Amino acid sequence: MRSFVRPLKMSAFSFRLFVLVSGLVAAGTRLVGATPSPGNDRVWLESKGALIFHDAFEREEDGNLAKAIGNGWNSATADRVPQIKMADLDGGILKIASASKEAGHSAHIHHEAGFSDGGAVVRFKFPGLTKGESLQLGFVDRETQGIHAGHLCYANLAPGGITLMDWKTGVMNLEIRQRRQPYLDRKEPLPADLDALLKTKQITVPWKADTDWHELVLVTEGDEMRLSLDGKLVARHRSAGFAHPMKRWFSFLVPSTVWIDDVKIWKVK
Ligand SMILES: [Ca+2]
Repeated sequence: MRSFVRPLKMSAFSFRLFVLVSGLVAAGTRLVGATPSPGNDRVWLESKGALIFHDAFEREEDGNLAKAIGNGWNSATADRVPQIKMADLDGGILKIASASKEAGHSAHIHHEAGFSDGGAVVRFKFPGLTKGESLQLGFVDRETQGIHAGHLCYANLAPGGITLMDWKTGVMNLEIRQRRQPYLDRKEPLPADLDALLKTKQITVPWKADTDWHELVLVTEGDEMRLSLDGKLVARHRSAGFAHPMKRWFSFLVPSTVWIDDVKIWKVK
């Protein structure tokens, strides 16, 4: 009982401290109420957003071509190599095996999205079929000028790290791309100002890839992109391109092999 009774006998100073702390806690609660914690982006999507697409892949694909996955999916690269199956629906899972060399591009599989703020929830697994498996996913708008192939912004999950990238005002901005390309072609370092600018467009956090299934949540809210894995926020970055008003497509860019299931796309705004 002592510990319970004691606070009632607190000194004037303790009481002022108690009032101050209570006030801060109350203010914090109000802030959380207004803007849900970014650690709960799946909750944010489910509570504030409208589900605009869901696919559990419980069917068989129809051949190898661009629309073979069905349910509105399209591939920007399948028709380049019609003899090779890059997307296999097997046991209710989308198994992607890119013919990157033959197609001259990572497998690019996309679906209509259509939001300003919102995002995607995806289950994924690196099956361990090729060395250095990685997964890039993000948003594209081919109806906007001045961006190469409409590439807006992506997250990339590589064996040693996760990177969030604003490509709209970064490497896929046509003026920046035109200036950067000759240096890439000559394998020369970029000019210091360009290098410094591009460094502001992305962030990389360390991460160790494995071959387990994970739930990934990728969202944009205003000029911020956030990525959560298995309910934990692991990366966030702010950059002007993330605020692009129309994330028209949700895209996977896969250089080798990855398995995907339960894709949900949510629109908050
Ligand atoms: Ca499934």
